[in-house]
Amino acid sequence: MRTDRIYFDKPGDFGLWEQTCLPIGNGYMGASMFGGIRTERVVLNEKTFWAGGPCEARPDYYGGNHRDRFKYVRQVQEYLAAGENKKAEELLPMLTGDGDFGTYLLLCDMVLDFDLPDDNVSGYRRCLDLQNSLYTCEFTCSGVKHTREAFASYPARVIAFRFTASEKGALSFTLSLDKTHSGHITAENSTLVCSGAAEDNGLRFDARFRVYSDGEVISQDDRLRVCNASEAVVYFCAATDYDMKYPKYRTDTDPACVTTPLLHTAERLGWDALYDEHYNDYSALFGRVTLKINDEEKELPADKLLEAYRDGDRAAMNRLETLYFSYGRYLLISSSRTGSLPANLQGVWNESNTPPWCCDYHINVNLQMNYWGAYNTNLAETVPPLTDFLNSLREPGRVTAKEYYGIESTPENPENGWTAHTQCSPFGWTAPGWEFYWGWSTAAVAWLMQNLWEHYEFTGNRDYLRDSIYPIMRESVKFYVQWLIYDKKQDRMVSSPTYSPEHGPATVGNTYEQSLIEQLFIDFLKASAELNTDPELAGKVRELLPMLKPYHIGKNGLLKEWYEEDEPDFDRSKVQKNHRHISHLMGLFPGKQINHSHPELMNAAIATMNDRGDESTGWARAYKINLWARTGDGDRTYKLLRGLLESCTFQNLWDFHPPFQIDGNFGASAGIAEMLIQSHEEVIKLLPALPSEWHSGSFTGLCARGGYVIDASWNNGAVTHIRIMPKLGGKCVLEFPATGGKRTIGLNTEKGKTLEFSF
Ligand code: FUC
Repeated sequence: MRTDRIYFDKPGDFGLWEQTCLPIGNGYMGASMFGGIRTERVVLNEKTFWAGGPCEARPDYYGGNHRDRFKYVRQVQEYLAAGENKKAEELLPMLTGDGDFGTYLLLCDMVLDFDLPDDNVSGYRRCLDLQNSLYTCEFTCSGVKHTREAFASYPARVIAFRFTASEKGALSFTLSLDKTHSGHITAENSTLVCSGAAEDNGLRFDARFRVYSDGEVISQDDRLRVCNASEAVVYFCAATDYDMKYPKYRTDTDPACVTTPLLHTAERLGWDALYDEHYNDYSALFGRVTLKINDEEKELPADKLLEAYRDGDRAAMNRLETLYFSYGRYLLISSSRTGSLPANLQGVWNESNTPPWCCDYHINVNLQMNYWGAYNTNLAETVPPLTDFLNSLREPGRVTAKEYYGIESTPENPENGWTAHTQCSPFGWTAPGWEFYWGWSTAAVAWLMQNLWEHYEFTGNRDYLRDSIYPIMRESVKFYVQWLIYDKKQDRMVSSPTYSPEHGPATVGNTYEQSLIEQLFIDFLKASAELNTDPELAGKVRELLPMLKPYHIGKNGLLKEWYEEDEPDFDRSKVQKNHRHISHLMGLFPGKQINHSHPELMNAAIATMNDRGDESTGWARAYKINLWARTGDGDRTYKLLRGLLESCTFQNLWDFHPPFQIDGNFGASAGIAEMLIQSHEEVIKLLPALPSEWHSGSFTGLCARGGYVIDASWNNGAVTHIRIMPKLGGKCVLEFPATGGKRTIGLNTEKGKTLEFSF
C-alpha cells in the first residue's frame, strides 16, 4: 500500500527554513526540522506566544480602536451618497485604527550538536510520513546507523524526539537553545528549562525539555549533554500565560504549572505508549480520507517530484497531486485542534520575531481559506479553534462596532453587534487597519460566518449550532441589520463605505460586501428556523434580504466589482486589472448564490475569471481552483491546480505568496475535494469538475452537506462505484457522470445504513 510521505535524500538548509524544513504540530505547538547531520536546528513554536495586547507598558490598549470615529464614517457615507467622492476620500484616513498591532513570535530554536566521527554519510533520508504524522531522519555514518524521529502529540500536548544509534555508545550530543527571549535557561536533573517573558508585553512562557537516555545525561549550565548512548528521548512542552479572554488576556497561572505535569505524564507513558496514543488520535482524523488518481505513481524525493511535475511526468503528477491534497489535511490537523488558537497565516510554524504580516489572522480571505477544506475533507473536528476565536472577538468587536459604526451594546441592550476588520490578533484586535486601503473590511465577519454555518450544513450537529455557532452569527446579523442604509440612487439597502479587498476606490455597496451580507442573511434565516428562535430578527432580515441586490453585470459582460464602475466619473486609478483578490465572486465560492440555476450570473463570473487571468500569488491560485470547480469546468480547474504546483510551491510543498503562506495549501486541498464532490446546489454532485487528465481514480471519506460520507471510484471519466454513509439519514439526490451520460439517483437514506452502487 502506498503511504503519503514527503521525503528528501539530503538535509535542508538552515537559511531556507520556509522552503526546506519539515513541520510537525499538535495545534498548540509546532516544530520544524531541517535534518541536519552534525548539527540539527529545530524551530519551536507555541501558538499563543505573541507580542502586543494589553500589558503594563501598554496601559491604554484599546484593541487598535480610535475613539469616536463613527462621525467620520457617517460623513463619508453622506459624501458618497451625494457623489462627492473626492471629499469622502479625504476623510478615509480617519477610518483607520492604531498601528501597534503586535506579532506572532518564535519561541526558540533547539540546537542539537552531535558528535559524529566524520562526514562520511550514506543512505541519508529524511521523511515526513503523513499517514502516522511521524518525522524520521536516517543515515549511516562510519558504519553506524543513526535514526532521529519526532512526533507532536495532541492528546499528551507534548512533542517527542528520539535519537538512536545502531551501535551501543555511538550516540553523543549536546542540546542547547538559540534565539530565546529574555529569561533564564537552567539545566538540572536531565531537564532544560527556558522560562521568561516576551520583551514586548511580559507574556510569560515556559519551555522545557526532559531527556531520557541509556547513556549518561549531564546537565551543564544552559545545556544538556548526552554521552555514549544508543538511545535518547527528548520530551518538549511549552506554554504561556495567555488566556483568550477579553480584556486581560492573561491567566493567573504560572505556565510552568501547565508544562510540568504534561511532561510528567509523557514520561510516565514513555515513547511507545505516547506514540500509540498519538497515532490513534491522529489517524482517526487523517485516515478517514484517501485519494488515488490514475494507476501509475512515481515516488521521488519532494524536490525531484516537483521537477518531474514541471516536466509533465504523468506518474509524478499523479503522486504530487494526491500528496498535496493529503498535505493540506495533515497541516490542518497539525495546526488546529480544540483548545488551541486557530491556524494562522503559517499554521503554527514560524521562525522569526518579525514574520510576514505578523503571521496573524487576516480575515479578508486567509483565515476563511484555512478552513475551507475542514468540512468536505472530513475534518470538522479542526474547526472549534476558529469558532472559539471568533467568539472571543465578540466583546472587543463591540467596541469597534461602537467607535466606528455607532452600534452600541449596553447592559439594557447587550450583544447588540460585533465586527472586526482585515487584521485580527489573539488580543481582540478588531479595529480597521492603520491604512484604509487594505484595512477596512466591514463584511469580513459576514464571510467568516459562512465557515461557521457550514459546520451545521455538513454535520447536522444541532447542539453545536445552538450553543456555539448561533450566538456569534446572531450578533453579527444584528450588526449588519443596523448598519445597512437605504441608497436612493441605487434603490437598495447598502453597506457604505465599502472597499473591495485590496484594490479599487471606496464606494457604496460593492459586490463583495453586499453578497457576503446576503449569504449571511440567507444562512441566518435557516439557522433561526432550525432552532425555532428569534422571529423578530428573522423578520427584519427577511425584509432586508431582497433589498440587497448584490449582483450586477457591467457593460463589458463581466460581473461588476463596484456598482458604480460603468459611470463616467468612476475612479479607476486604484483598480488593478489582474489583482489577486477576486472578491466579487464570493457568491460563486464559497457562497452559493452564483450557481447553475442562474446561467447569466455564472457566465458573467466565468468571463470575470478569464478577464482577471490565472497567474497570481499562491493563495489566489488556490482560491481560483475552488471558483473554477464550481463552474464545472474540470480542465480549466486543473490548469489552476497545475499552476499552483508549478509556480507557487516550495520543495517542502508549502505554498508561497511569496513568502510562505499556508492558506494556499489549505485552499488547494479544499479545491481538489471540490473537484470531486459538491453539495451546495441541493444535489450531491460526484466528479463535478473532473479533469480529462484524471482518467481513473477513487476517493474515500469525502463529505457532502446533510451528513453524507462518500466513497467513489471512476474509470474513463464515468463513476463505477459509490458508497454512501448517511450520518443523519434523509432524502438526497446524487448526480454523477456515468457511461452514456449524466445520471441522477434519488435516495431515501437511513441514519447509519450504508448504501452501495456499482455500475
Ligand atoms: C491579504 C492578501 C495579501 C496577503 C495577506 C496576508 O491581505 O491580499 O496578499 O495574503 O492577506
